[in-house]
Amino acid sequence: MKKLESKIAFITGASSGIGKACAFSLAEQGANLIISARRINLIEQMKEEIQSKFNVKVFTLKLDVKNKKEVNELINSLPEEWKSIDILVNNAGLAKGMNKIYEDDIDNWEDMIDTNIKGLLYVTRTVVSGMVERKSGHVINIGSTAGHEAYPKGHVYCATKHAVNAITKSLRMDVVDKNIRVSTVDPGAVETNFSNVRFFGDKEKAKNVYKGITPLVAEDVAEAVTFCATRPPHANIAEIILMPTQQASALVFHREE
Ligand code: NDP
Ligand code: 8X3
Repeated sequence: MKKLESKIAFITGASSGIGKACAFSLAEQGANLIISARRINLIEQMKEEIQSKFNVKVFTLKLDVKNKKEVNELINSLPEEWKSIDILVNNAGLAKGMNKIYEDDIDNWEDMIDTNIKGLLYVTRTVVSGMVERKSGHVINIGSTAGHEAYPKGHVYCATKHAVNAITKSLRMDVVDKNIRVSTVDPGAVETNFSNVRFFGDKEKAKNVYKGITPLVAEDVAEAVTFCATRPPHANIAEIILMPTQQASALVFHREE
């Protein structure tokens, strides 16, 4: 029997990168999936592939985590067989821009705060209340090394990931008596679509982030998430921080010429 057989895992931001890799990795362990993102066409394509490859059930949800009303209504109106979410992977997130704070575009800040903090909170509020009723569940947040250390021009993105770190710790205390596990998986540099989004499609700038290093890939992070999800019920992995071998902190990289 696979470790996550008959469990339901709900992943936000499952259309790309780490969220997508988590979908495949959790399905490989037998979990049935609710995969959500704004780009429904991408998750619809994944649905077919995951169902046929792993023989699990997949439910797709077009969901913008920034939309409080949508989060509440869509999650609360899931079909009966999908309501009892066992594992929530709060992955949806983004960085927008990398400029000095006094020169930056405030709209980018709103986007990051609304997605990475408020969006994660809306989803958590809705899903965890069901977990509390059932006295069972596991929340796995995708934080970042940016949640542990700030770096120049990273102000608001780093602040959002520091917030995720605080929310994770506080939530763990709030549900300690409810048989709910709370984990955070905090990666350093992972080559996904993240830097393309951060630099508004400027491929050159995005590529430079990983120049001279072998970055993590989304599957490295997904393995850590699946490790958390597959521990025996009495064990909670509170935090995993993972970085490329050539990264030692948010700022220290060994880049080869
Ligand atoms: P990608 O850009 O590849 O994926 C981001 C995902 O988030 C997409 O599926 C996107 O889906 C989704 N998303 C963004 N905004 C929203 C929204 N408002 N509502 C729902 N979904 C949304 O980047 P990554 O996979 O790298 O990023 C995933 C997470 O990992 C983020 O939280 C990021 O901060 C974190 N992280 C990334 C690191 C890296 O170096 N790449 C390192 C540390 C942490 P869609 O656009 O279809 O809605
Ligand atoms: C993403 C990693 O270093 O770009 O969270 O902040 S970093």
